[in-house]
Amino acid sequence: MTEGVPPTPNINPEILKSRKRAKRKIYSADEFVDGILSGNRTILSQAITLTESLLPEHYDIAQEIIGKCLPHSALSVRIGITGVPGAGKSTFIDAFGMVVLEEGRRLAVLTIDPSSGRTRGSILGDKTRMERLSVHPHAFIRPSPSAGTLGGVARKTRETIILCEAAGFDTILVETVGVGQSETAIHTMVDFFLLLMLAGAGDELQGIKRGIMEMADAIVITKADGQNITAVERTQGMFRNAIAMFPPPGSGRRPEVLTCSSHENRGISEIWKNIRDYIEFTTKTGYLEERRKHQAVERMHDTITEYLSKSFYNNSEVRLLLPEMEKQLFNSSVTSYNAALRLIDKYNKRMHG
Ligand SMILES: Nc1nc2c(ncn2[C@@H]2O[C@H](COP(=O)(O)OP(=O)(O)O)[C@@H](O)[C@H]2O)c(=O)[nH]1
Ligand SMILES: [Mg+2]
Repeated sequence: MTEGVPPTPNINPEILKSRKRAKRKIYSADEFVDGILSGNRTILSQAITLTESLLPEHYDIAQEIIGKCLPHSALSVRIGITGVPGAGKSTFIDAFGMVVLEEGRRLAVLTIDPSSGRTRGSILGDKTRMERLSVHPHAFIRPSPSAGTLGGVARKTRETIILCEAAGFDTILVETVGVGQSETAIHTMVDFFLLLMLAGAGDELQGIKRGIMEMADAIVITKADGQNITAVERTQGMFRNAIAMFPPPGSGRRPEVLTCSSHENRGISEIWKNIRDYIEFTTKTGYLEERRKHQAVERMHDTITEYLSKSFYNNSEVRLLLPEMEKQLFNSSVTSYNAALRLIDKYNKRMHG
């Protein structure tokens, strides 16, 4: 619904739909950019949908919008949040978000979930767990596109970050489910990476690889309330010991191990303070800017890899030869290396020959 326009009563929904479609088409890239810069959420949402679109005709306009929004997008704080399902991420984001909003900031919450095995139920569940945020005028919640490879979803999330920042959101939370590779992807798009952990479970149990712990800028043990408090404190001690043995991180600041209860709203402002201190510290040392520059370089490489891999596997000669090479590998009549070289050779000849 467009802001400020009263809803039209009792009109055939099909007509409304086609009008909506027609309306989308008339925006030029510049109109999209103007709408985004003026903070129009409807236009922001539509622009995000464009960047998520798999239709080739949307690609160019989406890229033009992103390019024009980019200069308006550097001043926010980008925070990544990960943890296994049930760690308390959604509940935490609701409580944490309210603390951030109370300072007059504007908050966008994006999620990355390439598993996309999400049922409608769990999305609804998340909405009810972020019930305060979902109705707050200065908060914007956007779930990740449900289809696509992790690389694709990650790229779209980065682009969504840029659009949200241009629309005036100065605090970006990117949530990811900590069960796969998505934590590594999230790490390349945020300034601060927060790992939520449950008490009483070994880290293997929580599906958190050691590498993820080393990426964290802070670790938070959740659900520090009721009967759980002792277990939380024990886990906190365990993680502090573990972290003390890691090599000092590039930021020059060792990650803290904090605890919180989202239900009782305890420990939440301390976490926000920890993040702000980190941002202030790394801004002074120049590390933050350096981190963002490294991320930009990494993004370039990711884009090249994604592009080349797509171009390779879509190549008609490659597609013809690939099943044959796989068969030969099963018969052990070729080595993987040689099979790969033959395919690459075909590809190169097709592209340049
Ligand atoms: N006791 C307690 N339970 C919590 C707290 N935060 C979340 N939970 C519960 O843990 C469950 C999973 O929370 P949710 O936010 O959906 O976790 P997510 O899967 O990581 O997003 C829910 O039943 C929550 O009510 C907390 O601070 N204290
Ligand atoms: Mg959740």
